[in-house]
Amino acid sequence: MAQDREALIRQAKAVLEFNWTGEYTQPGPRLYPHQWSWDSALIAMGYAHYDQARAEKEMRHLFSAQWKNGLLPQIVFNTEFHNYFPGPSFWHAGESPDAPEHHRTSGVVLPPAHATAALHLYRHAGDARAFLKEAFPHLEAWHEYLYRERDPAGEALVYIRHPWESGMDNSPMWDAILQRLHLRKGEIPTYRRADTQTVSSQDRPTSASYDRFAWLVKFFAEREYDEQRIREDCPFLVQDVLFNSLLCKSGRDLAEIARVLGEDPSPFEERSEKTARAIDEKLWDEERGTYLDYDLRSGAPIPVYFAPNLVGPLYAGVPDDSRAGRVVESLEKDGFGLADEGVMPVPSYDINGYGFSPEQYWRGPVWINIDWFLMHGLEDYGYTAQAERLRRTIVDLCEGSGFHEYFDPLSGEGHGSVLFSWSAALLIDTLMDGGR
Ligand code: 2M8
Repeated sequence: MAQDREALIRQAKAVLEFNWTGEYTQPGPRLYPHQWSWDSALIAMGYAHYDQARAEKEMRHLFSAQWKNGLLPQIVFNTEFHNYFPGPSFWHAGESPDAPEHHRTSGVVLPPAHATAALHLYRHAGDARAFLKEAFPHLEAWHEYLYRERDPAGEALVYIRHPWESGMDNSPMWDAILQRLHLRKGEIPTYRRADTQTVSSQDRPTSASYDRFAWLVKFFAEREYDEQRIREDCPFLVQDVLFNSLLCKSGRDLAEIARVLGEDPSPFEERSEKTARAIDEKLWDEERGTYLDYDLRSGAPIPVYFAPNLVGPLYAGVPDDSRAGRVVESLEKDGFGLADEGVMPVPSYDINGYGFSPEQYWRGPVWINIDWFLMHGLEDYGYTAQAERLRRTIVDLCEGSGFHEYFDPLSGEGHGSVLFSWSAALLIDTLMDGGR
């Protein structure tokens, strides 16, 4: 067994080595050639266990592309690669006076797991104090940007303005909004997708979704990425549960970083507590025992039962014990497989949900990052046996099917990109100490 463990760790390290470009790690070969923001945070957590220099370099490269207003971009483009849509010339992010000078980036963000990654590095690598000091102003500016620009009503809940910003762009949570976004013939931008040339189009979002993804990019570019102008009439404005949960967790970790550096942690702590309360009050659905995203345009919750909405708050320590019990009950009783041997926990979307698909990305498959968040959340609330099941699932899926991007929850078969970096990095973290 110990030998299997060593062999699996070696294979995972080989995946990261394969995807390492010298500056950053590609999320997956071919399908994702550039640097992606939350991927890099998760990848750095794997490197923290055996290559501190690389973990730091990974995050430093992302920070070097931070916008002047603090925005940490979803993608930092590598100008050597042209096989990804949308590339920098479609984004026109340079139209913004805030865009960075030395990098080309997209003009949206991804969930903020970065302070968590930096603290993880400090705890698991060698002496990373100097790196924490360097990272601190970037993290501070990043959180400041989110609360300043994305929370105009001061609710301590930030909004996302594109499905890509959720990191879960094909989720059924977005269907109703995308359907509402009626495009006339002349309004559909001209573009050519690259993703469906690399992986099966069955696994990927539909072209109707991509038309709307591309339309939103044009909408931002026409407003030169001015947040105030965007939020005036952007048809997609959502307070997402996972995004805000990761912000809450990262805020607490930022407070801890401040403490390590001898800075005042209290402003970060206070803000995170406010966010935790706001998630628990505004986004909780008492009847169904789950948290729901909130659509700011229609002024209503989005009634889609999506696993990351249960996982995020547990991971961030948002609910009290009794409400956490209800969340675990939903994970066990609804179609999320926590108490069902025939289903691998956790399908991203309720297997009994309308529109569930075991293969289509973010519409049912199991993701290693979501399982890793859940494993930690369950551990923190004392659900040891369930956390152990998650740990076993992470290992079994990677061992049995390879380091795929996502997995069929019914058969365990791998889908999407092969040699996927965050699957490898989080497997390393799971096996090398199973903790944070
Ligand atoms: C997926 O998203 C990108 C756009 O950002 C895509 O489909 O092209 C998502 O799974 C996202 O969470 C992830 O960061 C990215 C790279 O792994 O791929």
